[in-house]
Amino acid sequence: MILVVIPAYNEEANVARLLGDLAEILGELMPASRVLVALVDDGSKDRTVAVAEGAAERLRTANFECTTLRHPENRGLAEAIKTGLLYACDRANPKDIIVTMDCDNSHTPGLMVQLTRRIFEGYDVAVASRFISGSRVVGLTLFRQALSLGAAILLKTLLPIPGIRDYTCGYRAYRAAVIQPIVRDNPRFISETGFSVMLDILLKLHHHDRHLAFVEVPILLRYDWKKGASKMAVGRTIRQTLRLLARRRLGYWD
Ligand SMILES: Nc1nc2c(ncn2[C@@H]2O[C@H](COP(=O)(O)OP(=O)(O)O)[C@@H](O)[C@H]2O)c(=O)[nH]1
Ligand SMILES: [Mg+2]
Repeated sequence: MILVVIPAYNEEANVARLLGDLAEILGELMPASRVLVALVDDGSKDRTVAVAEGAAERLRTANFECTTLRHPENRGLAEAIKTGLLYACDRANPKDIIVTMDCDNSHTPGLMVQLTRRIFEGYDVAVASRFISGSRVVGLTLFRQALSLGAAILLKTLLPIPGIRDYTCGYRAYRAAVIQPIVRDNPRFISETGFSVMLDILLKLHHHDRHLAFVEVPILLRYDWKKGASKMAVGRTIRQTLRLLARRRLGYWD
């Protein structure tokens, strides 16, 4: 089974297309796989939940199911990821694969075939990467691309993880057997509050077990398919990222 965790905040314009594409494309490309989507609505003020539940109802088959988990008020991306990962880890068998992706249609469902294939091949974590040969970014401002590249260079230098160049992309697959015990037994596994959570997950997994095998697959990032503005607060994310980097580099892992 593939369990797909999707954090969503005010994504009414994107969520129906995403769920429709997931059901259709994975049904086409991986017809034998059971897919359970956990959409984590983080106190959206728009109709994200109603739209998602309507789509889930229409799309439900023996192999495709979408559940909406709800935070009554907005708690930020990290808490949404935590809720989703705990839910997925509770339901997964060790042989299953847990995927995280954005709700904005910039992460295309077809790439999940490559991400999950890498797990079947033996890797523990597969990351969709903007920084390897074959990757391409469409529609993202040069400023945002430069920021991610800057973060990648800094991290690769100060906190290298073999196999990883893109520390911040949220589109990833994890071997359930690997993250289940770490997520379940460590209440502080997710200790960040904002977008730096995605980076911290990779750092903590690597710190927890130096033998984990990380790999990247090239992404085609369709930022032009996203409707609405980014939810990322740039200034806050830069501050959080630099503070996190300093703490982890100095050996603080709480
Ligand atoms: N649960 C939750 N999800 C959020 C929040 N902010 C953003 N997201 C979701 O996290 C994902 C990443 O945000 P996005 O706007 O796509 O950021 P970008 O791709 O970096 O521009 C999307 O699926 C958002 O809906 C939040 O406060 N809570
Ligand atoms: Mg996005």
